[in-house]
Amino acid sequence: GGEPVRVLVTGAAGQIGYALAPMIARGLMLGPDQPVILHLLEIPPAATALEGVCMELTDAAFPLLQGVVATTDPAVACKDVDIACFIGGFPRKAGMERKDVMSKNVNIYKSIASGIEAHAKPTVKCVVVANPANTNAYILKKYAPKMDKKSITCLTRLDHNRMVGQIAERCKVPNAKVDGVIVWGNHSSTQYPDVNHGTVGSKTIREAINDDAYLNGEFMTTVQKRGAAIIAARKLSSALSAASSVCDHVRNWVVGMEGRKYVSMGVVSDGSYGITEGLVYSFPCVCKGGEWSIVQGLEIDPRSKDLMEATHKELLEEKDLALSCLEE
Ligand code: NAX
Repeated sequence: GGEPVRVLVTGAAGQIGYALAPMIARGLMLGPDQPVILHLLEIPPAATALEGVCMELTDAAFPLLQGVVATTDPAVACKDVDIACFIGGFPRKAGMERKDVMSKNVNIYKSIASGIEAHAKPTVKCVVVANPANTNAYILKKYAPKMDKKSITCLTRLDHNRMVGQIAERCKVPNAKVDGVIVWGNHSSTQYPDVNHGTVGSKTIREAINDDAYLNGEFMTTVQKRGAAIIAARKLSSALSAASSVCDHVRNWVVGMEGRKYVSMGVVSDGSYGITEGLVYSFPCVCKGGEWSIVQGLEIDPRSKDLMEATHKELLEEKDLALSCLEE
């Protein structure tokens, strides 16, 4: 019971939005007893599709759903929201250069930044999903300077969950037995899926799998290239797993860790592990009382250090490219 929580979903008529809205309305993001009001933002070309989504939300008659604000006006969408899931973005189309897609997307995040800063609750918690996720979150933070830096995150939980899924399958154990995996860095193919601190039941992952060649090779590329494998198979990018991971990210941040050792989150670096302060980088985090903190003092071997540095370097380059693409 209690006051409903307002949750913004941008790009709400897109594939991830369509999967995510009902998950939130079923309590998968904020718990089975927490009423919610959905704020759904789209651009005018998708306004009719969004109306259809609203009709379906009405028809599903979710007990926890206490209202829907569907709009193409960012100020209306951001008004008094407690949680903001930024999924809206421009997909890469055939023939588009990396820089063109980057430019479209970082400018979307530059323009939404003032809306969220001005209209959301001061305690709002944001997760950016739209790619380039880390860099969009960096731009959002840069153009919402009054917001608490700790309120802006990006999604790497899907990559984290992909690691869990691969290890559980390989060990033939339930997913819940796998813990302590880490995604370092960018949500891109340079991410470092690190198993060195993880466990399967009472064993370390390296003991349980007992095949370092696999863990340092095929396992890593499977996780890094999973998005492309899904596109190849489905002819569409991942949506249900992305939406489910957004719920995990927010729920573990806001509600609690559910016994997990740590979770991977793209957060604003404070310089931990030598990562440039201010950059949005995925770290192992623990959450308590609705606040995340970066897990400190993990031992980093030389191989890991190099992999963490490679994805750090890519993020620095991405940031510079993004800044060069910003429009007035
Ligand atoms: P879709 O193209 O299906 O949906 C995107 C929606 O955003 C569209 O309905 C579009 O009208 C809307 N939109 C565009 N500009 C907007 C704006 N300025 N304001 C509000 N809405 C706007 O993409 P979908 O498959 O849902 O993916 C969404 C984003 O998530 C993409 O950028 C994608 O690359 C990214 N992903 C990120 C993942 C992650 O783990 N961080 C994984 C999944 C996904 O690939």
